[in-house]
Amino acid sequence: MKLSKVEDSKGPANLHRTLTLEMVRVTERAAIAAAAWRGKGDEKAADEASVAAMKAELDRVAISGRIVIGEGEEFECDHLFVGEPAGTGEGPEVDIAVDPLEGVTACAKNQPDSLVVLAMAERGGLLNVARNVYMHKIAIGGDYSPETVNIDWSATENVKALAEAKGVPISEITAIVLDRPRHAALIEELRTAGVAVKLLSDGDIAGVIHAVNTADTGVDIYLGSGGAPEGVLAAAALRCIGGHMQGKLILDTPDKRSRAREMGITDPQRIYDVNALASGDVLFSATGITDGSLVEGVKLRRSYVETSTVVMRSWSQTTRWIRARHAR
Ligand code: VTB
Repeated sequence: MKLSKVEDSKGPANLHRTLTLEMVRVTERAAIAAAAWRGKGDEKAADEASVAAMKAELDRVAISGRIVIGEGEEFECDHLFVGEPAGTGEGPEVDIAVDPLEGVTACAKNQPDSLVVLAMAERGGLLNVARNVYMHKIAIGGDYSPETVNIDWSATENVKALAEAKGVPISEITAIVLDRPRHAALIEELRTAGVAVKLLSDGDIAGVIHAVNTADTGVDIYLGSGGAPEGVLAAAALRCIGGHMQGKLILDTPDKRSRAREMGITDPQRIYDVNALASGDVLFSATGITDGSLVEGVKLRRSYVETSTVVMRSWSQTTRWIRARHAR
């Protein structure tokens, strides 16, 4: 098979594939930096360590990058703020979304599922959302028709429709939901319908990924609200591995609405699908800080440090698990 033929059938691979390994280096370095703060009870220090390491490593990459989802606004943080340039400045123009410490509480308590996450896309490929904005989300596997569920339906209607499409009773459906007081009614509704609810203490990027990887995880659907940045990052992963997701921003204050307008959001009621959240050629990389359901955490050995990363590329639909040993 000629590579050129593959390229033709998928359109141009606009992000050069060598960037895949570069992004692995970025999330690895940030995870190692954050790992020094595991279990130290200091969320801020863990976050800052990850951010500084991530920025330093990003700036070594030959890209003309721009942070579109970062730690916050320019006046709020030193590094990785929205609009900050990243990379050497010589190379392709790309947009970058980061979650330098997804599950910061888990890291500070040395509990499972803290991660460093990054997505890269062609310029304009990622929905620009502020760090403090939340999103209603629903996600199911790529084997279903995208119309199987709808974010505007009730949870009961969605799980009924999904069970029918899967050909199983509702009692065999598992939903994954962030364990938060705001989800009490949703969880109760799901349990009343007979669904098995898997509660997540943090980390809904991994939660969405698990919901589309049903064969591996046993999870059929993601429901509920979480960070909007995490929604865009999850969509970037889904562009690479398949799966359906719908997201609706929760712009519940005048400030959030006006910032969203500035960031290009014209219809606050819009339902975003995966392609509207992350379009064009996309890369996604996540390295574990503490052991988790997606990847293992950083292992501090006597003479080396070991990291585990999952990295994906939309153009080739490749997923790689990279286990690396770093000299101390
Ligand atoms: C999620 C989750 C994050 O925030 O987006 C969640 O992925 C949003 O809800 O790990 P809360 O603000 O209620 O937590 C995190 O838990 C990070 O805080």
